[in-house]
Amino acid sequence: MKVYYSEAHRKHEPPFEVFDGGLRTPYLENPDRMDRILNALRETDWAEIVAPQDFGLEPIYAVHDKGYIDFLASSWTEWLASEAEDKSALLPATFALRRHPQKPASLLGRAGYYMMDLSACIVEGTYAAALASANCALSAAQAVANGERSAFALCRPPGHHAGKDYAGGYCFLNNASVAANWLSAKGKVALLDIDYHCGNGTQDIFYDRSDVLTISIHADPSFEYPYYAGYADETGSGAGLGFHKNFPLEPSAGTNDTRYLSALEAALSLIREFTPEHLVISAGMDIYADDPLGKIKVSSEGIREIGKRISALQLPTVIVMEGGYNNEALGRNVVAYLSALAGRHHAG
Ligand code: SP5
Ligand code: ZN
Repeated sequence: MKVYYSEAHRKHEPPFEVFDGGLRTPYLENPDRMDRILNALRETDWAEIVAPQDFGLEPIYAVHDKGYIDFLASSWTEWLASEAEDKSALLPATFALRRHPQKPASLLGRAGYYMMDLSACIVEGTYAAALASANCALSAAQAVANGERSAFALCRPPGHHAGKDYAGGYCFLNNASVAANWLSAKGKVALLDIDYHCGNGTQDIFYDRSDVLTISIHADPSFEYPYYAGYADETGSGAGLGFHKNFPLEPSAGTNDTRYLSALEAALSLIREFTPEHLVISAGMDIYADDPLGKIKVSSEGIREIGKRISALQLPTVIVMEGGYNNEALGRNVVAYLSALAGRHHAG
């Protein structure tokens, strides 16, 4: 299985994020995550780690707003030229609650306009890392479009919380959505998000489209981040009505392998009925029982079973890395998840 990976993520290493109550805490979404996954993949006999191709900005503009991309591209330089006291990371303290149509001129004003929380810190290497991450997803999509049965985009930063014009939840560009949108030119696409958190950005991006079925299985947003999307009654709008589905699960130890797999089966039935040409998975490993952010209890064996059942759909599949913060278990869980999907070329 081809694994698309770029070293560019290393320069995206924010010195902190801000937790509930204002606590500055070491950045959980850190470069070590990738080293753990790479080490585990190198021990398999099926992973072929390769650099992504550069697809340029066009497939990114097809999903994201140009003003937002300009902000990501220039904000670090502007931050350094600003009068802020502590310039270790660009992070605003105000947010655009129910956006005013006027985008502010001020850098911090724009930062709050384009961010949804205090975890999408921008540092010098953020934009380059985000572009490389999206190129990993596009390269994996291209490999699958060219006949690979599956390909893995080892993306960092992750993407599923990023919307058309906002960053949040460690995400800047929505890698899985960029890949799904690129694939949608070739036929219907299903995008299944198994990260512990609702893929709010993905939901927003495809909400009014019927050619990309989006499904997210996640902790009930009434009790868990990102709080403002991911409810069961959100099913798409306009032409997209009926083409989005959320499976909110109780964020507690009661949500174990059995409960998770029954939600997965329901999601897989919807995908079968939709008969897509391609499948994209937003693969977050924070569903794992010992994840520091996740509160549900899926075991490593459960994660292996999820991969097996997705593989049984026999669809050309792009797997995109999202969250997962138990670094010690991350390599093992990613390999467990991918092992069934790492088969040979698909027919046709
Ligand atoms: C890609 C991804 O998984 N992003 C997740 C971002 C979640 N940020 C939520 C931070 C909530 C802080 N609460 C911390 C409690 C730790 N005990
Ligand atoms: Zn997550």
